[in-house]
Amino acid sequence: MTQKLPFEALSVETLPTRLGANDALTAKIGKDTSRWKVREVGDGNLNLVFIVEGETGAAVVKQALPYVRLVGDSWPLPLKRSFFEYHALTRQEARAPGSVPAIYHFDEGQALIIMEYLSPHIILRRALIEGRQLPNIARDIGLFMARTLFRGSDLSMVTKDRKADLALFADNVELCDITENLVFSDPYFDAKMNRHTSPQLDGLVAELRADRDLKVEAQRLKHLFAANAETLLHGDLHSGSIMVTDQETRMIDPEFAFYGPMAFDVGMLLANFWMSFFSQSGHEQNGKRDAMRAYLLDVVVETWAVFRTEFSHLWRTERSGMLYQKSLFEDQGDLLGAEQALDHVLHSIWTDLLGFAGIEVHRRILGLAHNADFETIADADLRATCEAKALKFGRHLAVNRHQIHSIDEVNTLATLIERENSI
Ligand code: SR1
Ligand code: MG
Repeated sequence: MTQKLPFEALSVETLPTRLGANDALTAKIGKDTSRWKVREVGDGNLNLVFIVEGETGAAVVKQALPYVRLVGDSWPLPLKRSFFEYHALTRQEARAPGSVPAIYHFDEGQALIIMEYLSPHIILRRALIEGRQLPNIARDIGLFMARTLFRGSDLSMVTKDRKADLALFADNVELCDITENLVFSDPYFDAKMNRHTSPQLDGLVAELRADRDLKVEAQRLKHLFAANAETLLHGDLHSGSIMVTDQETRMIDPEFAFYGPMAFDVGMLLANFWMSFFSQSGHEQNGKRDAMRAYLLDVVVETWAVFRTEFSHLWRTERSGMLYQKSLFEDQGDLLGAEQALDHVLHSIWTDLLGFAGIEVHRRILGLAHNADFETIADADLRATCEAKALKFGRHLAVNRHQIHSIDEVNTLATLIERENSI
């Protein structure tokens, strides 16, 4: 019987000794550990991430820590998130082949996943800050969302399997708790870990915290997030969870995966494109970013169009689950009934994604976990101007989501707010 070793965090120094006998890793990068080069590159909020290069290749070793890296050991966090990440990645690969890194090895006890080293990919958020226009992201991410969200739901799965999977991911309690608090509640009161660009945004922050309609809407969205176990979500699908080259797009980091509303992933993702849009004027040292702003709005339009088209295609060709079953519609010759139901489902996703997007914008400016789009704007006044515009936009989305009918309407709103001189 092999003895289970207690968890121990890896370091650049210990990794070769600790993993030198791991067959999956040595098959990829070579056995001669004296030739291994190890770098710790984790810049996320939670985990250790190592790139290990050997004679014959390279791999990524991602290890969870028993606490939140961003905050330190005063905030413990279960290692089990690595288990959920591993299981989410396997499901995403099955449902949207080629969209996530290949997994070589998973060690539950050490909370580590050895996976494909994506190179020359970079984090999408970084590319957007640099002003790079990636031609394929809208198509790739739109397809990923439609396929994973549709195929992980009762529209597609055998209900017994879905319920078993729902039970498995229901245990991802602590990561859900982070989202429930950090995204939906903390931005709207004086929560301990909040921060914002101060004093520039103090007045606006006070206004938002006193905004009854906004707070009610944020809680309705939290209710939806907590109670609508519709599909297996990525759970943290922002531009920092996506790696890109000009040709390729891969989604990473699904440790927040759990069963929730489809609109959550779509809303969080689009929010990050809109935040990038509002941050561009903070990155114009080397020239105007008008073309980049236009590109980002086009990406939003195309992502939503690709999502709708693929989701509709799957609805018509793969709807084999217990919801909206074909025996009620197509099998009776009622094709129109199936289309009417599809319209309703897409409309709910639309309305809810706007709300989730608005809240995501707020939490990235008012809560604990900010994003580099704004954070890398060194001039605090300029940063605050960008952030204030995004906050106003986010409020509009969250509060008026039932009255907004098209993506063009949202992009027009973003453009108008962006052009305002004073906020
Ligand atoms: C304490 S974790 C803060 C944030 O980082 C992750 O990437 C999630 O977005 C989470 O909300
Ligand atoms: Mg992450």
